[in-house]
Amino acid sequence: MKRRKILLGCGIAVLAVACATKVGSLSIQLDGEDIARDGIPAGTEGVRILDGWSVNFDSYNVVVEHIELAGLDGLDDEREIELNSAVDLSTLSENGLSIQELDDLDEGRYSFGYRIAPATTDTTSLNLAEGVLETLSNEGLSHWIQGTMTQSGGVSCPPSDLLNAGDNAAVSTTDDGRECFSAESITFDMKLDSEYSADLCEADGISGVAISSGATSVAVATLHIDHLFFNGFPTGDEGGIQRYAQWLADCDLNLDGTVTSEELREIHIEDLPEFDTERYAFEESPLEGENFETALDYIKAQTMTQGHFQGEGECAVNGEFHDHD
Ligand SMILES: [Ca+2]
Repeated sequence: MKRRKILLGCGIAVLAVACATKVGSLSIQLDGEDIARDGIPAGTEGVRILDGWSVNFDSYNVVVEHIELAGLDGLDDEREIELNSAVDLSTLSENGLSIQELDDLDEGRYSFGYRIAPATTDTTSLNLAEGVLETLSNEGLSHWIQGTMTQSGGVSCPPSDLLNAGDNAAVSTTDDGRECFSAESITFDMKLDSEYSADLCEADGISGVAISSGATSVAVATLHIDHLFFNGFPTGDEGGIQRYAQWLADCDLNLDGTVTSEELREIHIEDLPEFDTERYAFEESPLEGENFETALDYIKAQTMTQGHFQGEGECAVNGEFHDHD
């Protein structure tokens, strides 16, 4: 009935101009998929960690600075939507979280991109636990990631030169001579100031999102947080990707059971024998040179590859495509 009235209205000449532009709606959502909610199990098939560690995220706080839409195929409409909103991906429901609703977009196709950046004093919380927003803002963080990794019989084998073993007794020694200490459960607490755009997003090889008159389309900014454990920054064939976590277990330098940002900052990438050239490739890192020296830089670089679209759809990183799973 409502539709018929609209059609009738458009038949009147004086309204023809207003009716010539058809508009639709877009619901923009953010999601960290099952991995943010349920973690990554140890194993060899599918999204698994190969070296026996299972990982769960206690929180995965991230700041979405803005979203960009730009008309494609001659559609003249551009939107830069300032969000500056922080979200904990680990507590989202199965469909993610709606972060923006637009109801005045012209019919047609739009490119889609979004930017992750450090929090400011203007950042707002969409679902953060108490006190988290203040930490993000005060410390200028884009991410605050906390979790637990577990493995029966697990060990931590920090670089010998950086190890502060205290009274702890080694249970074994690696082939390269590092002492290993019992660590069946290790927590991690990582504070990052990453900044990147996931842009030119496409799903099934098609750019952006289509808006249809009178309908609501959905655009999902999907963060693939399992990239934290990727063996480098693979390009091309998705089949080469593997996930490992022993290197992170080895970063608990003082063996207090928690890997902190300070420890990750202290460890240079070449200090970690787990990062061997047989399994790891760093050539395609979005950070390089003096910005890619420490274990914390490695984590930051991996966050920059996490931006995806509509689930498995790829986005460029700051305008450059890196194909991966
Ligand atoms: Ca520690």
